Amino acid sequence: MKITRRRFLQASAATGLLVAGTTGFPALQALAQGENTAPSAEGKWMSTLCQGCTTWCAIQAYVVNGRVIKVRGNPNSKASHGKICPRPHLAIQQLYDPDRVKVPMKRTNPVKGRNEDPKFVPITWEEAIDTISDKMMELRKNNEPEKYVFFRGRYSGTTDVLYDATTKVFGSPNNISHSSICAEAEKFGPYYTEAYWDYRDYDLAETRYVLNWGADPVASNRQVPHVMNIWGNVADQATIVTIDPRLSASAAKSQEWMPVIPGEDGALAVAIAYVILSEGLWNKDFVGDFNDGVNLFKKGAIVPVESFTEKYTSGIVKWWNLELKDRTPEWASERAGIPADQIFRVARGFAKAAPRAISWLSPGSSMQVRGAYTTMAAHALNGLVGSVENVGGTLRGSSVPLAKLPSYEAYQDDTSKKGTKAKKIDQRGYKEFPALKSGKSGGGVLTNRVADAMLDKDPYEIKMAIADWCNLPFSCTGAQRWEKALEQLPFLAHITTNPSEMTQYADIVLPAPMHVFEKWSFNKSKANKYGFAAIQQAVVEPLWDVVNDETGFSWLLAESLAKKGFPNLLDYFKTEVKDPETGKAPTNHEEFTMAYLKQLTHALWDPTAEKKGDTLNSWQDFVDKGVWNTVEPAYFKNWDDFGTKTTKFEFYSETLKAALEGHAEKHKTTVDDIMQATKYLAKGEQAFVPHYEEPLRHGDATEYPFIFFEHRSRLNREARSANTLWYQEFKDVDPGDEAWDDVAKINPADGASLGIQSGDTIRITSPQGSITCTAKLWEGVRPGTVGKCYGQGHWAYGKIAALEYGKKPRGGNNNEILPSDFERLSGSTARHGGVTRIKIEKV
Ligand SMILES: Nc1nc2c(c(=O)[nH]1)N[C@H]1C(S)=C(S)[C@@H](COP(=O)(O)OP(=O)(O)OC[C@H]3O[C@@H](n4cnc5c(=O)[nH]c(N)nc54)[C@H](O)[C@@H]3O)O[C@H]1N2
Ligand SMILES: Nc1nc2c(c(=O)[nH]1)N[C@H]1C(S)=C(S)[C@@H](COP(=O)(O)OP(=O)(O)OC[C@H]3O[C@@H](n4cnc5c(=O)[nH]c(N)nc54)[C@H](O)[C@@H]3O)O[C@H]1N2
Ligand code: SF4
Ligand SMILES: [Mo]
Repeated sequence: MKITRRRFLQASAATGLLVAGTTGFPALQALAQGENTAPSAEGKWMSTLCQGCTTWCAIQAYVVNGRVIKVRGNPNSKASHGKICPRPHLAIQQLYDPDRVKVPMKRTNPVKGRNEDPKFVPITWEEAIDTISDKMMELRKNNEPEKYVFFRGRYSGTTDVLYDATTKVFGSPNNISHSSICAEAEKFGPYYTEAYWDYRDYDLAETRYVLNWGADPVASNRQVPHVMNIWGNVADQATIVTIDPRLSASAAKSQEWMPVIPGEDGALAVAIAYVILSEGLWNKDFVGDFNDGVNLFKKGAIVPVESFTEKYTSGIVKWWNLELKDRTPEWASERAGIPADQIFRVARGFAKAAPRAISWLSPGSSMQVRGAYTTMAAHALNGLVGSVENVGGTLRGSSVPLAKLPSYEAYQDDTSKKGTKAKKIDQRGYKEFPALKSGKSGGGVLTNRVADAMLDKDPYEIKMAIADWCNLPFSCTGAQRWEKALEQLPFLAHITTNPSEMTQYADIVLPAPMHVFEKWSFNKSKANKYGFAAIQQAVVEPLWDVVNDETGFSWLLAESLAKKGFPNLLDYFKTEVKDPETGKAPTNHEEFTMAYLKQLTHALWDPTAEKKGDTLNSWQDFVDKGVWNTVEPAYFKNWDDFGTKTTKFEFYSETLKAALEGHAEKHKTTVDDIMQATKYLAKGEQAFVPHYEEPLRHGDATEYPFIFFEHRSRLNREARSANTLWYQEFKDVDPGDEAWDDVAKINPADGASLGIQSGDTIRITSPQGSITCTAKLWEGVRPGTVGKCYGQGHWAYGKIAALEYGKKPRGGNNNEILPSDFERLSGSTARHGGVTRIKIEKV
């Protein structure tokens, strides 16, 4: 099969794409030449939802004779303009991946380890569920249900049945999501300035300036088809600036590239704020002004707080006095490695575009050990130009009216109640792990801390786990710790499409439907100013013996627990879930899946339900159209009360102050002490304002001379596409990368001094570990830094992802050299900011 690179990328603009195995599909010839309409009566476009990344696009699959042969954007979707990115094409190869788990299996080799063959043998679903429920009943019998943990990776809109209800009715507090290895730190900035703990939407059609803080939105982030579609217009009418140590796809399409030294983003953010204030460029309508109209923000000057009257903001003068007054572009230039004149130019351009200016946060500038204050500083720039909820600025988005998971408290018995009151296993809320999600000490998850907690049995031992749609010994930094933790875990069930690294430690393996094409569910998201919910449907009959991993599995487990004397979960499902069309309670797992899905989404497709958005006529109408869109959100919605402690957009965060003081009080200590425990350098009131923090790196500069940084691939479907041919064949769509390879990108100047050339096999070593990959000399990374894509280095997953399944990876997994460290205020895993230094040797 041969597709050219150009053809492949074009296909994502929804032109025809010829897919693998064309013989035997008569419709294909026409399809390959034609447009988006069905070329033959044999085939049919069916609506579903892609979850190749967190954009969660409504898409459509072209199905011929029960086979998916092509995908396109759902033309009914306003968020995506009916387009897709390149990745859903890979989903077809994921669906038909011959290496998938096809039937339930059990382990017959009791010894667990990376070099142990689990010796899986096929079993029935009945035996698999029976084994799991036996283990669960044993925990209940011993009155220790808290020793059960449920690990959730990617998930769909029906997750709560398994994640929340099943875990809690059973009696464990330990539903552990992957959120904090994902992007939680990014939400810290918006929350502690405007009380919004979520991702933002952006008014790209109206904007005049975009500042990407490590965001690469044409290739990744959270609205790829929309951005791919509109970026040309944005580039025509706006200035785009990308702050990224790497010449990313978006940087290549920007007017300005700021190749920041990894982790030094904070210096740029506060220097931009300095320029805006010292040159009087802030948005007076949003921020207010000096009482007598004279700008007192002069270099080094302390400004009297009473001299300024703010409008929709709070703490501008305190911010200046505590942090900004000496943060000149010249000062920042030395730290960030960016010329001062470029910082001046960008700051002025950004401010002059106000309010049509977007400061776009991403994990790149926030999932860093000291990243919380960088995300605050970068988001505070939106406050300075008044672009929050404003024309051409950042938006919160419209809400999608969904039903809630029915309350399950009445179904918890004493054992469950006692168990769920136990501490969560992830050490959230410990003195050094505040995880201040939404202002609460211990409010957020510490996914990557669980490996340590399990190994140290702190706060207690974990005896069994069920994991769905996650691959923690691959996806977590300090991956080796997860291997150890899973080696000693007495029982693990993994629900998965592929035998991944996590599966290698499983006692029971359960085949999951490939979510895009084999699963019934839905999801909601937002982009292009529209919120939406889209249906995910089994557009084809699953090839293998799969059961819906969220709802279906929960039902089977509930039935089995009921047979063993614990009927509460099944009672809850049967009593609280009813098909809204028939009013009937479900009697089996398939009916339960559909009833719960319809119950959650009822308001969207019930034409009589009041809502702000599309009108759908019936459930079938929703399934056919595939998407329900909101109306555009109103601007200025929260300006009168942002929901912060002061109700204003906070430059001096009273909201953060309250959260930190609350956490300090809980541990009977001071905020200064908490700062130290969480590895921050801030002292006194500096902790309450966005400020510069020197990046923290592992490894000594003399032993480890290079700063390592990483990025995701345009073709990563999170870490799930490496076993597809097209991922490998087209890997070089990532700037600097090579097909069928895993390269570390080294600046040619460094290559020369190391005596390393492109194509050389190299070993990269950090204090955490070593990996082997290929060297690539490339000018798109700055001297002294080495950049590498995440996603290769699978030692399991299948014949393509690994060079030798279970033994030899293709390339190296970045998580084996990235040490496990955290942005502790949000609980996030710090993969960015140049968290580790490395050395490079030719092998
Ligand atoms: N170094 C580094 N680490 C990272 C990242 C990074 O950029 N760099 N990215 C981080 C981010 S943002 C995230 S969100 C996490 C994601 O990390 P995880 O939540 O662990 O998800 P994945 O690694 O994508 O793997 C999911 C696993 O689910 C199984 N699976 C695959 N498809 C399906 C399916 O359709 N259904 C079910 N039930 N199972 C399936 C497979 O076993 C697969 O390995 O990784 C994080 N880790
Ligand atoms: N193509 C693709 N898109 C995806 C996904 C995917 O797997 N593939 N996954 C989805 C998910 S789960 C998530 S959470 C989002 C997150 O996706 P992104 O917003 O793309 O986040 P990251 O990939 O973590 O990092 C973004 C950028 O940070 C840069 N970077 C590294 N270190 C630094 C630094 O110190 N400073 C700065 N300024 N930049 C730095 C990297 O070069 C990279 O370009 O993407 C979603 N979209
Ligand atoms: S991979 Fe992401 S951006 Fe691409 S179609 Fe799927 S959900 Fe949308
Ligand atoms: Mo993520």
